Amino acid sequence: MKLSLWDTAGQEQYKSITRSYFRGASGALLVFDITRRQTFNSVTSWLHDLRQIAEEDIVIILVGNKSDLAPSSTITEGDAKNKRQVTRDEAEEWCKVNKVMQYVETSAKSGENVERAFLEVAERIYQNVEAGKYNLNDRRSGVKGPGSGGGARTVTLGGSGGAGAGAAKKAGIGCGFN
Ligand SMILES: Nc1nc2c(ncn2[C@@H]2O[C@H](COP(=O)(O)OP(=O)(O)OP(=O)(O)O)[C@@H](O)[C@H]2O)c(=O)[nH]1
Ligand SMILES: [Mg+2]
Repeated sequence: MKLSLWDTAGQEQYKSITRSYFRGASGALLVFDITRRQTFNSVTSWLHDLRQIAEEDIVIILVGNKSDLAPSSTITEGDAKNKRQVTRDEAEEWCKVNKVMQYVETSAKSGENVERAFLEVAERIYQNVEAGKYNLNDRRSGVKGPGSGGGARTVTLGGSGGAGAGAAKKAGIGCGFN
């Protein structure tokens, strides 16, 4: 299965350009920074845009990044090592309320869970293909049948090496840290 990934800008000034990438998207990793509450607050607005513009059955997962700066899953005031501003429970609750399938915490710095986040989305898109949810012959659809697709750089997921920390912090559709 070949994925085409777009890393979009999270800044407000690029929002109209960013939106143009949503059309035809079949999956999205909605990324916020767990050490900055403001980025979590923006996620709802990004989700709203996505649901308006992207494919109806778009697979969305919420990603809380910078887990390397947040050893505890709760907010611990006075503990300088734990910079967390959004609890895991809160993010999971947001997913429930907004019908987003899953929450994953990652660290682009250490690479923790980065590959898993991408695999979660890929696997769910695959399940949708199997269930016949996409029209593979529709030009406008982001999901194509065998033989089509561009010649982008190939990254193999699921191997022992993995995408690593730098390779894929964010792709599909993301909200920024700004
Ligand atoms: N400690 C830590 N720092 C991170 C992590 N991910 C990103 N950063 C840092 O956070 C800052 C912002 O990262 P960017 O990759 O520019 O964020 P972005 O969301 O792509 O920003 P836009 O493209 O402007 O939307 C940089 O200084 C990164 O080095 C992480 O997992 N852990
Ligand atoms: Mg960026």
